[in-house]
Amino acid sequence: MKTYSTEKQREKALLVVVLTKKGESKNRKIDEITRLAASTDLEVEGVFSQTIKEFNRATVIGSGKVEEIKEYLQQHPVDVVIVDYKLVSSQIKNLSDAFGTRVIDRVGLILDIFAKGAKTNEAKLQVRLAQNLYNLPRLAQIKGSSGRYGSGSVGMRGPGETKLELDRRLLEKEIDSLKKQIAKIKEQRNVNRREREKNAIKRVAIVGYTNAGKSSLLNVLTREDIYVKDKYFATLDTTSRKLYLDGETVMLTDTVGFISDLPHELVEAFASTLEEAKQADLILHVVDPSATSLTDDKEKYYIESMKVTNSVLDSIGATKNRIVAFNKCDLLPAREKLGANEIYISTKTKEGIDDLKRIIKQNLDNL
Ligand SMILES: Nc1nc2c(ncn2[C@@H]2O[C@H](COP(=O)(O)OP(=O)(O)OP(=O)(O)O)[C@@H](O)[C@H]2O)c(=O)[nH]1
Ligand SMILES: [Mg+2]
Repeated sequence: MKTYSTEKQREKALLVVVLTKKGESKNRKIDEITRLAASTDLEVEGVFSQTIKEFNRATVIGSGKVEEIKEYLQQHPVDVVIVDYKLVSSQIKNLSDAFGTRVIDRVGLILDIFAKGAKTNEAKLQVRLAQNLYNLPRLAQIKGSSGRYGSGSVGMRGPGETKLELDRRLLEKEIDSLKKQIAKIKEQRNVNRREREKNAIKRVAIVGYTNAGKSSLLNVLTREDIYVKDKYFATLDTTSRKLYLDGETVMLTDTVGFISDLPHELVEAFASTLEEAKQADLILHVVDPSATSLTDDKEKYYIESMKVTNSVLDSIGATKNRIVAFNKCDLLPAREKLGANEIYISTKTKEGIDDLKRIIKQNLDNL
């Protein structure tokens, strides 16, 4: 008798890492795109990488590499090829024609994770806006291929999925309408904020690279039960909770995580969420210093992740005082000397949590 598995088969992906910047870590890039793929439940069939010396406008990677991948795919068919680079529509088309497989880029993959994770109305609107902003310049390519590769799979699903057939004008109209709806929610947020200001409640925003442990920290500090998971972009909604510090009540907010080359469509769409960090009296930057390469455990990633977080904060104008909490210290074999307003913590063993509270209070008192 034939048996049927009720479990949905995971889609298979081939990853193509493109190295363009000097000093860029190949391990780090491979690890990150692998974790991104895992965060949207893809099974990684293989990884190719190429250091680009001469930029190929048609396919980004060189024609030799395209051939190599094509041959590989004949033996190892996949559902999607993910290129860890921002591609224009003609490049997506050329590559998918060459491979005979759907191709999506880094931004498409990140948008897919967001589309699957969006729960609240605001997050859904923001993801839909980001998808539409991303799809707008790619409309011709999407229309051309939508018959060939149906919806419902990676890069094609989510709130924006049914909109792929719309023409440019309709898409622009929807973008406009989404912006208005998001602005309305933002206005409500502003009302709440003014209310808090009237009551002189100070605000602390938890920010940092994705998977650093921001939600875990909010949970430990406020005894909450916010969703925590070992995947990228587990949190897409800002959650604010009261934190009691030595007689004073402050508002603590958990925010969406950052990543290298954060798609500008997402920054634009999540502007009102990121506004929370900008408006905060104090920024609590959570770092995971234990994050190392899966292949080379000596290679530390946190320096790059701190740079990314700081530059996103700078770019949105979040210039307030920053405390740096080096989380997951339970996993560290050795510690480095820290500066002022820096502390080792573990949300798991609770080490450093009381000291962190003291540092937060000191900073707020000094405002
Ligand atoms: N060992 C250890 N693991 C931790 C610690 N804090 C958090 N984690 C784990 O790190 C993973 C990510 O934690 P989250 O709190 O979801 O991280 P986040 O920064 O909110 O991540 P995103 O919302 O996805 O950006 C989870 O598997 C946590 O259990 C810690 O102090 N020690
Ligand atoms: Mg989180």
